[in-house]
Amino acid sequence: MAQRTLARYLTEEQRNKGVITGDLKLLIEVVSRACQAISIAIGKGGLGGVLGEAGSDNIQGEAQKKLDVLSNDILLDANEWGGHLAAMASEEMDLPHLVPHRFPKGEYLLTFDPLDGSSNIDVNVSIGTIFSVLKCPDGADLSTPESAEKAFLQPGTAQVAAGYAVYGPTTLLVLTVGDGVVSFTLDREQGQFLLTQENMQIPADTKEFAINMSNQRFWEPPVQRYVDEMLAGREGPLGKDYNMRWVASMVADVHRIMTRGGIFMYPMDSKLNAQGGKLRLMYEANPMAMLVEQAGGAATTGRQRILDIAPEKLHQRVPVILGSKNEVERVTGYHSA
Ligand code: AHM
Ligand code: MG
Repeated sequence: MAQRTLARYLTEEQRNKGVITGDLKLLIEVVSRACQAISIAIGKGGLGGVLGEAGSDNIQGEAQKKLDVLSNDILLDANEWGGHLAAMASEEMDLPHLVPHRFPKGEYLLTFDPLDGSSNIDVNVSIGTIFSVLKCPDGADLSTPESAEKAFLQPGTAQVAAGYAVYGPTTLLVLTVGDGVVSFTLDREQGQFLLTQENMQIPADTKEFAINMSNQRFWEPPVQRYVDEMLAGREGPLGKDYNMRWVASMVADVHRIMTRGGIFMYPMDSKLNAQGGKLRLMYEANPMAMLVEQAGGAATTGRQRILDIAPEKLHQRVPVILGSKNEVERVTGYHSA
């Protein structure tokens, strides 16, 4: 049987199921090609001169790596001329990037974390790209980057597509257009993504958790309680032994959960209070929450479903608890106990 390419999957979602429009199909194909280009740059590593610091800071005050800047440029260049987008926003840019006047404008908004897991770039550990697609509201003021920010401030439930590329031993593209979650593997010889997993499902129960334990003393009591209970193992109230994993690339940690279940937490803690959390809502938490829910899992801040948050700022941060449904519900319940 013929292999199903990403292009064929998208065509079927458009033509047979009517789930996506032609422009959304184009948008996702363009993003996938940008991810291929990023994958090639990452693969060259030290030979391509892409490792190390860029010598600049982003809006969050974080030092940018060369690959953060390069990946951002690849996504901007790939997407601005196709006519499918109204504007883009990124972790690496203070304000939205408008489509230049010389190109036609489309009806979609794209947000992305061009290179997630930046602390892992120089140590050759899995990193990724995360993206989210929204429709641009009618009458949105796109006359300046400042005025365009408002168009992006939509809850995660409004996303029409979300996905991530994970650059690991293989490069994968994991995607939802609101019709379940599918995974494609990059065939490097053919230069295209081929469908390798349909209908990804996160088991409701798990024995595996992912959290940065070095922040333990800063967590709120509900998270302290839950992690204490997991660590107590078979003799504790949860009655089973748990294992722990922490890659420190959200894409890699979430991909493991998409593959075999688990719970991921970057919860609120006392040193993150002022900034609202660690992870960014628009291009990290929301797309991952859509993918996780589409795969049968759950995603909350501990107090609220992530996809229901009404964003106030483009670079807003939120606490994130996501993965296997029963575990997410348990720790979310502890927040209101
Ligand atoms: P980045 O987008 O600048 O790479 O930061 C986000 C990353 C997530 O991928 C990961 O879950 C988290 O930061 C790791 O944080 P820590 O280094 O505190 O463990
Ligand atoms: Mg990130």
